[in-house]
Amino acid sequence: MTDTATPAVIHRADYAPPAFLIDSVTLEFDLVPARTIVKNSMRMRRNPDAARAARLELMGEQLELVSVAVNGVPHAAARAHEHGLTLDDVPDTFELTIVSACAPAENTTLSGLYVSSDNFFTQCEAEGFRRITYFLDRPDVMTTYTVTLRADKAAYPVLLSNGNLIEEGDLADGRHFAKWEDPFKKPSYLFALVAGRLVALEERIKSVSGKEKLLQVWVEPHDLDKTRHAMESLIHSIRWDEERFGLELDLDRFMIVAVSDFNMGAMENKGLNIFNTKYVLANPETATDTDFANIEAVVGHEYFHNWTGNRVTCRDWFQLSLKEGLTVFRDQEFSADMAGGATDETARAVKRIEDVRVLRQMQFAEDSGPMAHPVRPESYVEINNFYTMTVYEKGAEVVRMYQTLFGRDGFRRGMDLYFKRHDGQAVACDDFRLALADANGRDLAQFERWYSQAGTPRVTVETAYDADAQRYTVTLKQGYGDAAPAARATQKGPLLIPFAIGLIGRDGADLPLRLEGESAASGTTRVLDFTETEQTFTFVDVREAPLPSLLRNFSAPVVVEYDYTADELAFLLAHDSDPFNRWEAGQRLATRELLALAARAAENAPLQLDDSVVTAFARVLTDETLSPAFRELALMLPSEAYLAEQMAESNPAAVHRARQFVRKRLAAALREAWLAIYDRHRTPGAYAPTPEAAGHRGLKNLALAYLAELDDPADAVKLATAQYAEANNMTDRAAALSALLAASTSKETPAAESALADFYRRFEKEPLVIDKWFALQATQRGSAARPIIDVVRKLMTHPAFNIKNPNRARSLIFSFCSANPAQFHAEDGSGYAFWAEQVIALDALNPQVAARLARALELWRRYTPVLREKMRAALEQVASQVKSRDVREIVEKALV
Ligand code: B3K
Ligand code: ZN
Repeated sequence: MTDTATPAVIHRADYAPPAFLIDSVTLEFDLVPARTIVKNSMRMRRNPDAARAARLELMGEQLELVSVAVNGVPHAAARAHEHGLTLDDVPDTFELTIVSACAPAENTTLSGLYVSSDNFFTQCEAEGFRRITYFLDRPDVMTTYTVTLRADKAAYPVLLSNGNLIEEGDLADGRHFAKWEDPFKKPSYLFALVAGRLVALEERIKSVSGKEKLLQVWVEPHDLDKTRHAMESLIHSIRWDEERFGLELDLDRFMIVAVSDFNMGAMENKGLNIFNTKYVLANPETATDTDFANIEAVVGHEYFHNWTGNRVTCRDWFQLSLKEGLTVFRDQEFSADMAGGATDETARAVKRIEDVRVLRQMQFAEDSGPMAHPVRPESYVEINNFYTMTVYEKGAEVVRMYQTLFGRDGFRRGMDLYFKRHDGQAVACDDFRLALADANGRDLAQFERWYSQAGTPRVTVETAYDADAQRYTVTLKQGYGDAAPAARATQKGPLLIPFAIGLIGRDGADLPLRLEGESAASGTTRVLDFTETEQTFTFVDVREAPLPSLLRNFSAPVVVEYDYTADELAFLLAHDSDPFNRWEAGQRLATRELLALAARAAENAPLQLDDSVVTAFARVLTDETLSPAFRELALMLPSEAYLAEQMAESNPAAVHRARQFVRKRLAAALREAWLAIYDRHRTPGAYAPTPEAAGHRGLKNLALAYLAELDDPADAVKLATAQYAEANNMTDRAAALSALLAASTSKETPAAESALADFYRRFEKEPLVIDKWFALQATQRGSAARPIIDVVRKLMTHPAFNIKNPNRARSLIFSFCSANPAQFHAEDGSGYAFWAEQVIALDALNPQVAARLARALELWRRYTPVLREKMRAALEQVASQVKSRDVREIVEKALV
């Protein structure tokens, strides 16, 4: 196998070191939208640690080769082909100069060099650099870059690349240049350039060792008033990494650039992070509390990559979670520290709950379908399909477990050793695990299974209390249940599961814990080392029959099965000292009730709700000792997607009926309470996106959403109309609009239509807000008389709709296909026909985005027979027309 041939499936086991190394690279760009010329000069030599190769194989895609020279002499033995450039007869050490051309203006894939709003941007991870020049485009080839950019000065006054600006000046014909040098070795996926008409918000700060740093947030001129929060977030991130991990910014200058056409959230290019505008731009009028929080998290995430990803990078793409799982864990901790410091457990729990909700809803689903893969995958067809919930979110849980096992200090010791050993290297997940193990003197061989086994582990719990002996035994069994075939193949043996547990007495207080064999009791939460298929833990001196609080703070990414009674769950919801498990008890209670109702709804049987559920929720709602943010989460029912996923046969219509039934019951039974909550949690005065103020708004707007469910939604319409008109922030305005749309489902109200029209007019010039306008409509509830597919199809023809812009495509198409299950899964198959059309349309423009959309049907086998057959037909239709490797991998795996 040569370096550039692209086999259908790439296997982790086939890794081999590169045959050549690049000691330095010099790039010169003549930036012209239609045809950009790139001159690439590399100092190359054979890799002493690799087998001697007969030829040099460079990767390249969609390039036009102009010339090749070895040591300054034109090289005849060079052959360009679809996947790259093959060079015969190369010496052991040489200077290779390649001139090639590409067409940024035509590049709709948004990978490589492309044009957006008349400016140039790059996106190289994972394999975009080969669309810019011929190269050893693999992460274990690290080198230093010197980059010269030349362009028309009027059209592209700003020219940016990685590292430090070392020279700039004017050229003939109104052109100018800038020369950048990045002192740090890096893999090609971290290369970036930006050229265009941009302005920057700037700050100068001193890093912990006293060095001056220039920070810049670059945007289009009309967006400069929306950059303050991103800058603050960057400064907080720099301080946090210094304090929590002793990691300092290593460059003199750190830049963030916002672009409106971007495939994902953001990209951690060395010293030149490129961001989707969605994760940079914010002011109170245009961004919600969630947007503000997401910006802080993503700015943090990309900044933290500077050490976890850039200074220490991945040997190959199978190791992606080495940087992504670790960096997600770091951004989660950063957000928790920003919200609650190290000690405010309730504020930290809110963040933890939000993260676990996402994991369960999305990663558990991924793990149960045809795309199931381990945190460190064994094979892939298209690497861009593996930037997944498993690699990112489950990967973050795996990293979190080290911290749960060793504590914050032990985790820090492991991180320190990891950097000491591997700074400047491209390494593997095993290297991280070994650093953690060695720094803490523990053998973590078994822990490797968290990286190699796919599927969601299930832990079944049985307990017994012996009153005479005052002993309480907890028996844990682990397995994977009915795992998907893709996951089953990877499962070899039991995992090391850190299982946190507490025991609660009749008065609601935690009991002191003493395990058999220990000399005295200590603490009220214990992390059990659960390493065998079945294991029994015995607590002694247990004065009374306790209620177990299991997997506190979600100490491992597993499903816990234990037969709590409804009363016990209500008790935990009221008393558990672990805030995560308080929330969890409410979710279990609601899930159980909702699933029973969904089963009845599927049979068209009448629905009724047990009063005890209403009582339990009422108690949380009015418990003033709980923070508003926590109450909001506790009163949010599990999502329709999550519930459908829990059914033996997913039935989105039945789930929707059941969930709506419960929402209406909670709305009606607690009407007075909701009205009181609405009033008490108004946030008058200037807007601030603090977690506290956001908590008040969140709970208030949840009250509004419940009130909108009433059969007579007059209260909600009145409150929402006023809130819409008076709002001084986007959180309140969008929530009001959403409530009006919901209310109009029960009773047609002109207020909804007029607010929708007003919203559009008001924010016509703010693309990110217009995205919200599309999304709110795509996710609204429909009725037999007004199916949302009709609304969506009509919006597809709206002048503001543009399928080439990923944010806009997501706001309308993805919102409908992934966030409105009851409407998308309409029995007539209209949603699936729409999905197929859009996947095919996107496939020709932007395969990465198309492949994401393609995944909306991957769990098709889990649905009711009627839906299943229609989904299969849609998948087969796409499979027969697809062009890209990206989409083909998804639909073919789904159909296997
Ligand atoms: N590393 C990038 C993701 C690149 C995705 C390529 N398809 C963003 C991040 O995780 O920080
Ligand atoms: Zn990342």
